[in-house]
Amino acid sequence: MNTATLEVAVTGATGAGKSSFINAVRELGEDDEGAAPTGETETTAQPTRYTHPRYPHVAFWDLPGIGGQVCPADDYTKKMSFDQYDFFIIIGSKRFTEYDTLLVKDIQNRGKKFFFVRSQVDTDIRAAERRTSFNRQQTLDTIRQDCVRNLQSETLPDPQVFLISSHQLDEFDFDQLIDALQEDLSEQKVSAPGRSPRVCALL
Ligand SMILES: Nc1nc2c(ncn2[C@@H]2O[C@H](COP(=O)(O)OP(=O)(O)OP(=O)(O)O)[C@@H](O)[C@H]2O)c(=O)[nH]1
Ligand SMILES: [Mg+2]
Repeated sequence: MNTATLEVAVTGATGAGKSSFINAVRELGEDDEGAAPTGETETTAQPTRYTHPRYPHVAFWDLPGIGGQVCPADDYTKKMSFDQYDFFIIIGSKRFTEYDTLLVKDIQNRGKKFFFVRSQVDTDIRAAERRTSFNRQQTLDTIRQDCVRNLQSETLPDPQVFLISSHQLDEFDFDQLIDALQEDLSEQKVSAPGRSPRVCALL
């Protein structure tokens, strides 16, 4: 492992939106050259490392999903070599599941840090809009509170949760997530060659 680079694992259930998130961070459309493959069925079969062309000090690992056909949950963290990563981003979607809990516990047992990213909230909003009682802010609050409640523990009283849509980067918490990543990863003493707007601010 290259010690000059911060290795960030992007993990979570199959279909949660891990590869789409990495494309969003790298400012790539799904069909762009070099984009991580995404799909409606289980897609990522091998851990794959992606760097940002302008910011090579951080690498994002696109991992297969936990609990899919590629890698059963029992073996997942071992097979994905969780010990080799410096930082984790857990991508969740829809419900908070036992897989999310398993990942959180494993990462915490290693004394490593993570952010929890609740993806695909655009889909939740679209579905909630069908109700006559629809309230956008309330819907987002409910999702956020559920994530926080499931993540909270004695060792993690104030979990960091970001609600995003990889298809609508200007909405929800995407910018805050990039800022938080910038801050947290910088703390790990990776030098910053410069900053540019929004996602490019990454290290
Ligand atoms: N509406 C919406 N769809 C999304 C979002 N993120 C991902 N998707 C869609 O969800 C499906 C799965 O996305 P992927 O990024 O391939 O998910 P993954 O977690 O990498 O899946 P595996 O590699 O199979 O584990 C694709 O059809 C994406 O287009 C999002 O934020 N909003
Ligand atoms: Mg994938």
